[in-house]
Amino acid sequence: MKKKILKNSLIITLIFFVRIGFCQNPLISHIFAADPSAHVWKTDTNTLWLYTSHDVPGTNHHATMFDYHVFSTKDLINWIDYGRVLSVDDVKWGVSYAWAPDAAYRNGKYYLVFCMFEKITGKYRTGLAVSNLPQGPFTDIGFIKGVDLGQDPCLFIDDDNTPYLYWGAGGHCYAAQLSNNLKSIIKKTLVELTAQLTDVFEGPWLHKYNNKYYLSYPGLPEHKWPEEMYYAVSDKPLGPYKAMGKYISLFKGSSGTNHGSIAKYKNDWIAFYHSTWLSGGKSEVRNLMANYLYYDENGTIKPVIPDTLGLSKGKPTKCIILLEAENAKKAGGKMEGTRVESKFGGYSGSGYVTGFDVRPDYIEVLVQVAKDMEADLKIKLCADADFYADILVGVTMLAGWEGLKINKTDGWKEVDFGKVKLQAGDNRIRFTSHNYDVKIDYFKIEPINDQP
Ligand code: FUB
Repeated sequence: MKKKILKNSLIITLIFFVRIGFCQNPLISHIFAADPSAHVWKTDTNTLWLYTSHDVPGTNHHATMFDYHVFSTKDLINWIDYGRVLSVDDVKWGVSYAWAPDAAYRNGKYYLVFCMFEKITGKYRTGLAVSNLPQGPFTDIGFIKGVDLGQDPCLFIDDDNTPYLYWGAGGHCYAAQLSNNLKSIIKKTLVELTAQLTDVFEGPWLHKYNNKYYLSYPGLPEHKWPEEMYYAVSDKPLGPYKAMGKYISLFKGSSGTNHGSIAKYKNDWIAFYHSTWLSGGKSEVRNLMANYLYYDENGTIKPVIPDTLGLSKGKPTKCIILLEAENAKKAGGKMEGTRVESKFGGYSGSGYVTGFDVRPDYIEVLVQVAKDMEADLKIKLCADADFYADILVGVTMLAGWEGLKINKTDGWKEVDFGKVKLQAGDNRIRFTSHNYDVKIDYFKIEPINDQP
């Protein structure tokens, strides 16, 4: 009898770990993100970055896509979401449809290449934005000249530093070499790759494996939705390409679209893509997914089978939201009476916010989540005296009229303000000090139980 009970509890424990403990898909569960573009920059090969588009909860429509997010990890378990890194509001020429992005590192700068409808013409344009940091935020520097139908761009920098752009939509795929400043295509290099690619629809993405160029893309089998992931191989960046077929076929819970990237992190190759597992099958409300990808000895990609195990590193993934105070304005927040400084060392990112001289002065940050949820709020700050503050999370003030007493920190300290409630969609956190000039480094939001 005792043996039987022991055996049963062992089986239950095993089921628990296999079904829950090891689940890593959806990869990120606190936000609806799609079109992941994965990169490991040569400036820090320990960090993997994802540049993604963002689906708005409850809309189920691509027209409501307005901004981009960046995520990073150093172990495939713990992730950081850096919040909004570029929005249509910061792109003078753009109006809506902030669809699939990509990113590149070149000559000391990080670039986000993205697509939006142009205000004046209503045409899809390929925009370029720049940052000194891989996590952004990014500043728009205009759209790339010479690109028509500029949806779903991929900016590929070859080993010799030559920049190439790939893009495509509506069953067409194009590529061209870019000018040295990345702001226009070199016309004579423009090629249409459509005829070389089986079933291509949109979203081309390029990576290199064993000195060959692998162009992966979402295709429509027999011109019917939903999309599946295909690839083609060439000896040269602009082709000719040899179509190699699918590497992610239709799977349960796939969206009408699929879109992804392939990157090597440490010793593993990984396929990133999206599904609708988090929204319960809403085609246009998608989440990030990842699975290991294997090549055979001929360089053929073996089929990637989407599963809940994902990258299966022994623990479920955990993602925190890290909002640097100095980025507040660019990342959808606000500042009134306060200013960015970088005089007092020990901060993270590129500075901190200070100048809270009189009570109305404030900083506000934007937190975007997929569902109503609870999260732990921490703020890294520096105060050499005790003071009072108002912290407004959505419509909830964390303390009464007298404010919240915050003890002096003796240098920088992450202060834990406990559990706060977030609503699906956009949440604002506003910090107002009561006439005390505190320094704020960042806001850290740790979702509690955000697993689906
Ligand atoms: O995310 C919006 C659009 O859906 C992308 O630009 C396409 O590639 C498809 O994934």
